[in-house]
Amino acid sequence: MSDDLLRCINQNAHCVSGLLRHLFNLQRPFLLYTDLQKAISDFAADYGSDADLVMLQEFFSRLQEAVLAEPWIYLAWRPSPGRWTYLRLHREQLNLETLTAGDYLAFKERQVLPANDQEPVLTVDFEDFRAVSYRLHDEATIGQGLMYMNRRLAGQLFGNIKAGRQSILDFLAVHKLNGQSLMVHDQPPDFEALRRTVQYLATLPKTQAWTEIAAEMTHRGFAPGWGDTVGRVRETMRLLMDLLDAPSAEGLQAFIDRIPMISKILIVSIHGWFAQDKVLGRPDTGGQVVYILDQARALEQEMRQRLARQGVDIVPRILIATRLIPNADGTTCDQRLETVHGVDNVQILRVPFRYPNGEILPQWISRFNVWPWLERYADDLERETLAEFGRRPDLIIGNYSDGNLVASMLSERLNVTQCNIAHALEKSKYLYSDLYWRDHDASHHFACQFTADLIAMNSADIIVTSTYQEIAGNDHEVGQYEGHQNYSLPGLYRVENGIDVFDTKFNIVSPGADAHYYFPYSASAARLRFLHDDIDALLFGEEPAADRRGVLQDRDKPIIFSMARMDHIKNLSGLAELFGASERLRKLANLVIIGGHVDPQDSQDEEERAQIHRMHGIMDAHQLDGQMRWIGTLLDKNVAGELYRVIGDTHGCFVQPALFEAFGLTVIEAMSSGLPVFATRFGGPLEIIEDGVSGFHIDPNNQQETAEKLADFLAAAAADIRGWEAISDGALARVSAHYTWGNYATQMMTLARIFGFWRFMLKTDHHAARRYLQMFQHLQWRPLAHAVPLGES
Ligand code: UDP
Ligand code: LCN
Repeated sequence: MSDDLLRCINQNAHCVSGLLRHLFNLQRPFLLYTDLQKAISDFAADYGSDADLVMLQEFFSRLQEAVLAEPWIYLAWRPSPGRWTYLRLHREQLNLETLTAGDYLAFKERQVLPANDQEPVLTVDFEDFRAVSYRLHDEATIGQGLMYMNRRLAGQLFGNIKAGRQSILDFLAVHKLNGQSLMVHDQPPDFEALRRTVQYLATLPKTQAWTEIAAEMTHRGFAPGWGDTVGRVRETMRLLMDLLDAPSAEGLQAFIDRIPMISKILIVSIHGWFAQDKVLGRPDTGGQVVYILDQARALEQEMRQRLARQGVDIVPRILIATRLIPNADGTTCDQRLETVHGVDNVQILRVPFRYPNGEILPQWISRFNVWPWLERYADDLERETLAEFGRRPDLIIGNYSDGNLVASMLSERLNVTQCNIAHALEKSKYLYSDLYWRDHDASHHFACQFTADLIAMNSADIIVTSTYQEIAGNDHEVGQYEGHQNYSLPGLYRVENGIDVFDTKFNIVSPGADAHYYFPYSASAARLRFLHDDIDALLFGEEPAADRRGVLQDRDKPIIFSMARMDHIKNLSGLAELFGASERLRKLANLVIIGGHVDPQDSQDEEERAQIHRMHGIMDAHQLDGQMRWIGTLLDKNVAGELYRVIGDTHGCFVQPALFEAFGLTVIEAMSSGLPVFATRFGGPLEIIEDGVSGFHIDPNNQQETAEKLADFLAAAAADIRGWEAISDGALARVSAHYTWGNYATQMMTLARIFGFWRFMLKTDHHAARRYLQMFQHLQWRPLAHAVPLGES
């Protein structure tokens, strides 16, 4: 492209100069994608539809950023997800040069650092420390690392068929779970022994239990793990024989998928509040808690079923490690162990934050302030985990920046496969949070958090994401992980190759919505009618109450509903504002918002309090009290589930108006209830919903357009309900095909096994990478963590 572009620039110097003048006239040092698109279209409108412009327009359509400082313009060009080219152009000379990422970043840094603070900074580069040397090449396959890695490594393993076969047999000979030998007793099986055993099994009834043949199988050298019945044992043995006879990646995956490899999982989710009741909607406590509880239930069930199907008598166990908070505010966050409802073998293990003298930190602190507590926490958690499990776990799953960092520390010490789940990467949520990190540092300590993210991303064996866009965005938007490829914290350090979105460690495994609570409004028999009086009072009750504002005057109108934590980014007040400003929408529907507290004094969180004041201001300004109901109550899941369905009964809809949403569990909860959903086009919902088929995308920055889109839909539904029903059906079909916990658990178990298998087979020695990360952690992360005041809430 740059050769073509250079030719185009030279041939159309007049046009290019005009465009540059236009950009410099904006007088901004940084222009982002939307600014650049607007600039080129404004310029094109002035310049006329000249053919010269076509190539420039095409080039601009993939331009992510421009940095301007006379006489230079530096450009970050992204022709497709994960691929970046850095260029610069001299305003007068018009000579286009290709740059390294480092040159580009250095120029950016110069624009924000004062002239007397332009010392060279540390550059960290992780390119030479990737665990698997193979990377994907096609952006369409990003997020399917497991499949491609397995193919590639299986190809290598069977490059020498004899050695490959032997490695698999050797693996079986040493494989243990929970200290128990499985599949074989010490000696690797040989093909002949397998063949004879399969013949022997053919003489027995398929349904005969493993326990009845265990003695004979032991005599033949086989241990439990092949199956619970004769039929299943035969199947598994045949899979191995096929693999030995005609090796293939698919055969290998199918066989490994049968080997019992996981029975103890440690899930790490540190910052509070983590509990089962009375916590959702509090600052910092939202989808991550819902996700992990549902995930743990699904994984326990999957592990139990798989172990039972393989005839292994091991009880699986999951510990969810979080923080113990003595001042628990009526929640269970002060209890050391709490059994997760609905499953026997999942517990929440709470470990406190301790001062250096051993004293326990009593109060909740925000996720932005946990850093100085984590190293001691990791030591305590390691001890408690080993005591609870009686041995090391088979898999550690970290969650969010703090959990992922502690998962990195523990998986390194215990030599266990590490899986990361980000939930939300803060760097992508806040514009310029890297470049102007100093501005936020006192309140958010982002430098420390981003450093932790970098360490955790690079030490993880597996990174699970909910969507593709979380990794690599789309043609026009940068993925959340992709944003960690090249960036600077000016004056602190510069990151090159911080992450590679083509790395096979990236795997998309989407969560679901618990079908027990979130099912279609039309499933009459299952509806929780006993809750209807309470829900009616919640929506329409006229009694004054401290936790609600507004009384809906016309209860026959459909309801536009939204529910979220009351953070700035969730933009609930933006929804109230667009509703308030649209006469048309106010005529068609009522608005119900659940979030935060109506009385600002009930909130301990500064950001939440600011949003509460804003919401009151909007309700006052637009006189919304007769058409909008704001409820500041935490709902029980049963009530929340039935509420979505009651909104469905009114032929209403759900709106998710966030300025950015990493995934958006409320979106799939509402869709699972059969509600048409209008959700932000920034983040996960863009991928969850197919616009106009299973819901709608909205631009939260364009309130008028959103209001019109909602009004058009509701007006059409009032005239003919079939349009509403089509979207409702589309939503249900979409979630059942893509977003279920059953699929999630199956995929996660396969991932953990295959990665665990290759980790063992390759005997990957991450020594150099570990040392590099340790150095980074000790020299960069630790001082940043210790600079965060202890006890700051
Ligand atoms: N939630 C709730 N009550 C509230 C706010 C949220 O029960 O007042 C639940 C909601 O049903 C969903 C989760 O919290 O399960 C929010 O998850 P989401 O992914 O939408 O957003 P997050 O809070 O994680 O940013
Ligand atoms: C955090 C978020 O911000 C949401 O977008 C996700 O849905 C949630 O975690 C669960 O992963």
